[in-house]
Amino acid sequence: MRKALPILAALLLAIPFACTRPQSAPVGGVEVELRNPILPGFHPDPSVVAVGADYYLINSSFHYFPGVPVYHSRDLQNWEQIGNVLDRPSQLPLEKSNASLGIYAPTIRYHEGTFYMITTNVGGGGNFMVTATDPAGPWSEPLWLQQGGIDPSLYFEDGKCYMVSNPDATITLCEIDPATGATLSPGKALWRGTGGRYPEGPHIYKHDGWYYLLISEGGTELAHKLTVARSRHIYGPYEANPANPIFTHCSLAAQDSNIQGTGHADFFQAADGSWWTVFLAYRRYGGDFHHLGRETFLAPVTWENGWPVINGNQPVAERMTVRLPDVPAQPQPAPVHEDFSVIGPAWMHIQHPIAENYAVRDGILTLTGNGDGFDWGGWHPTALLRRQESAECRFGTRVALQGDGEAGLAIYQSHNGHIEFFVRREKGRSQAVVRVRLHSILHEQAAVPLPKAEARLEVQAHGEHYDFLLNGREITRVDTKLVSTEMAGGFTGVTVGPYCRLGKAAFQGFDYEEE
Ligand code: 6LW
Repeated sequence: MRKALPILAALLLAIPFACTRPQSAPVGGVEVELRNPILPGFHPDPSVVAVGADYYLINSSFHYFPGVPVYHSRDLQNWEQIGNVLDRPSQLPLEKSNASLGIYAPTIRYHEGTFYMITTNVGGGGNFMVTATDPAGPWSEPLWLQQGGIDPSLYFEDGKCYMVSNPDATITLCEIDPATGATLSPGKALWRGTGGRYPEGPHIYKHDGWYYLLISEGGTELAHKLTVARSRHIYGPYEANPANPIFTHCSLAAQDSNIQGTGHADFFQAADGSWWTVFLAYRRYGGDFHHLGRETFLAPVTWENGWPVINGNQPVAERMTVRLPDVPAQPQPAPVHEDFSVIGPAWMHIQHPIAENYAVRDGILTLTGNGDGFDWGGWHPTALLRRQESAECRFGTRVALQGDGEAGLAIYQSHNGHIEFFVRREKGRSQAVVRVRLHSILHEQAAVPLPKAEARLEVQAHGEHYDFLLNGREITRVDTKLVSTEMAGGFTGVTVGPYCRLGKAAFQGFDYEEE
């Protein structure tokens, strides 16, 4: 299990929210023990760009706002969130979006002083791109693009900008004007993959005079895999690598690994010339279930006989000895100090927040419910959510209702699968409740009377289950598989945090600590 430094926010304003990542291996030597995933928890569809000694990584974000988190690293092991690409509603129409819609796989690229992010808003306008001179933002308003399909990527060469995506399950290339998004050439079909379902996630790279087209096939579940084709000309014809798939854990060698679903990759070249890939995979807990979401992993790429080879054709593991670029030892990312008066970049909402339902004063976060919870139809719940990034962690808060209502902590996977631990006051009667939603089942698993409508609520996550502690005493336990992707669906991962569905509630602090 990944050892993580605590992320603490014992008291709003008084004791700030601290977020650090451990440095389990020395950086600066050539050989290190790499800690995978490099971005644990809900970090799917990674894309990365190297600019000199700096690496910038982004992920998909679906119906969350803000969307597309941006991480920065210099040593490839320690990543710090520096912002979100889509942090204004005008960039991110999310009406009635859910955990299977909204922002799909993005690509980040850099060309002549400008960063480009291209992605698909599924159900919200399709393919678009935005630009920035600083990857921390601000990013531009969207340029909407004509070519359809999902998972668009960009490739720049000789003053031209190419877009590649997968309309009609065919990897298709066109030239676009990067300043306006206008299509400059008809779409040219390049490849349909090797016959696996869902050919997607295309990226083009050039190496030794060849154009390489890297894609994913098999879908983002167990059969996920990477395949590659190459051509001397960008428009093709592309020949498939006879050794495809070049990477999958859907294999004899990796069938017992807790890491599955490996795919959706992006290659990059480090400052020292070495090649790497980021890709997504998930870790299983309690059988074939995963609840933390698809996570971002790193592995080395070598070139052998004109084809890329990932991790020496070996399965990846949570600890791998690799030769990282020989960079100066990088201090850990500075702790992120958050008080809720300045909402840090790690905090998210489901769809756009309704601003007047959030207030911070004198170290107290006050949330006002609008009736929306986490079920279907609750489009704008009053909630501040962050990724659960370790299967072993604890988080808690002290909540006090002001009158009748419902407020507490949410553990949210999708509208079909979520858990709330809350204080409820109804007709003068107060209770602490643990409630589970799984599709059509709505189950109150524990309801404990309270003398008044306030309590300390804490959740301890232990891999396969969550324990719920009311004022320091455990009252019940729920299996994490109930909020797994296999049960609850969607493309996301568990997020946790304070919420208020009904009435008004004051939250004093929020602790999140990984073990
Ligand atoms: C994404 C596609 C995929 O757009 O899942 O795993 C889709 N790969 O490339 C949603 O994340």
